Amino acid sequence: MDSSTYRIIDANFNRAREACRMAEEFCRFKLNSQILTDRAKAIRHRLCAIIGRLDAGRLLASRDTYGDVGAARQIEEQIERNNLEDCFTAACKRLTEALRVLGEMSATFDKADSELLEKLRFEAYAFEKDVALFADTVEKFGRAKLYVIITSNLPADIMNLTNQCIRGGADCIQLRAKQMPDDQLFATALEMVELCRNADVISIINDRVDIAVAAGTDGVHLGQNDLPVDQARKLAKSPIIIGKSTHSIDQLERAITELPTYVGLGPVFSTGTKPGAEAVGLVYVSKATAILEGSGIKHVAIGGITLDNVKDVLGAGAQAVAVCSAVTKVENPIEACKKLKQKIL
Ligand code: TZP
Ligand code: MG
Repeated sequence: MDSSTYRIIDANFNRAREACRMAEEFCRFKLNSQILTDRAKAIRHRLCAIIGRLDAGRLLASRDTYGDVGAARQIEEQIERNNLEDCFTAACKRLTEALRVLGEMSATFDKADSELLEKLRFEAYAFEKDVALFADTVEKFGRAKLYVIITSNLPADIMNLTNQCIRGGADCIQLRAKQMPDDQLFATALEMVELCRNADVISIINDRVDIAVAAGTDGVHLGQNDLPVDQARKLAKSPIIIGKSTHSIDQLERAITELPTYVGLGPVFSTGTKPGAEAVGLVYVSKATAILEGSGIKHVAIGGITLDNVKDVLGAGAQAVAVCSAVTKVENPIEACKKLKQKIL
């Protein structure tokens, strides 16, 4: 192998490793996601293992930083970065570019390592996508503190309630109309999306990814017996918020590996909106929110939450609450939302 090949490998190994580290820092310090941080780290470690098989002395000896005609130009040609997301994206582009160069270079002397580098490049593409989609939706959902679930099969009531809850300060509205025929559900979802969009409120549809995608809601909420999160994400045409219900630590731990945008924690208290579902209590909220800390995944506590007990729910660690009856089965939904919101903020 000639010294310019070593020189190219040395430069691109450094470039790829540094880019990987940048991506890792984003997952670790911005997203607080252990799973994504570990994925970045695994890519970096595998890269180091492959390049580590080469003669380290020759790689270093080939380096000529000050004699590099491209060194001075790099700063001028950098992509503009306005935030951490831009830095992450730029890092991923650098990583895959460098992996491509390393793959091509090693094809000239080690076919097996070249294939491993190509595999790593494809993993880096998938990693970038998973992180970017997660980051985008978590950022969007992060401002949802008061999440209102509207359960009705009457489109007129749904629109009226949606309107009132928005006026009362709901940050997110979920349409949960399990018995509604599909054509009506779709038409209702379309109307809800428009109301929410105009008010900058997040719109979510319960159970149905197909309706969510067709109507363009911001998200979909999946129960334990609905589609898996990754399958729902595959069906989406743009970044989509994905929520997943959990009712036990076991379900929560499994949900975390699926990387939803947020998880539901409940029913905290027994509730007529979900009859027969056993209350998990405030202890579950405390345990679950502690577990979620290293995941970057958002949460909402749900089930039987009212103006009287919301402080206890927040005290147990919840950062957002989802309510149905407390604001939709009362005389004045606007006031009910306002009062709850005051207690949450
Ligand atoms: N999932 C767990 S509890 C619940 C759902 C959909 C119902 C929440 O409604 P309410 O009326 O606020 O108890
Ligand atoms: Mg469901």
